[in-house]
Amino acid sequence: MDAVESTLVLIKPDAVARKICGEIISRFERRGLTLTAMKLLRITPEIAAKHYEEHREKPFYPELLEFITSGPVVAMVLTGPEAIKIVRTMMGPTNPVNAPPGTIRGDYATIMTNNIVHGSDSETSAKREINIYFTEQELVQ
Ligand code: RTP
Ligand code: MG
Repeated sequence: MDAVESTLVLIKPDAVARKICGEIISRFERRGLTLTAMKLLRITPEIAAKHYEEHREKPFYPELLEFITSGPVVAMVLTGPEAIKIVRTMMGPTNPVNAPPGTIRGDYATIMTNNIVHGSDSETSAKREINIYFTEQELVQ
């Protein structure tokens, strides 16, 4: 039996602006993942810095921060067997140019910064990121 995991997913500002949140959430639900927390929020520079601290020294960091704080995002926790890997596979590669059709980035995105979704990349990241966006009480069992 595969381990049940929870992962943090963000529907990024480009996707909220394009009004495709419903379509993206539908894909995850259709796959069989369970929503266990969800909210719409505007990411502050402080939250963005915490979320993307691993990229602080990267050349693309300023652009990444400007983009992720540019408009509201939908933050959610998805739970299910191997949820972390399943979400990453459904998202497709970071650069939409390399993302095959059928993946979220491959179906909706063309450029690296505006790549529609975020998904935690490991168990450690998932725990850390869920804690940034949700309190213990907001996680529904
Ligand atoms: P995310 O964290 O957003 O789920 O994306 P990811 O794991 O696929 O990619 P990651 O390496 O964590 O990078 C975070 C975000 O930074 C932007 N990026 N730009 N110009 C570049 O070389 C570059 N590399 C990364 C992307 O928007 C990526 O989602
Ligand atoms: Mg990442």
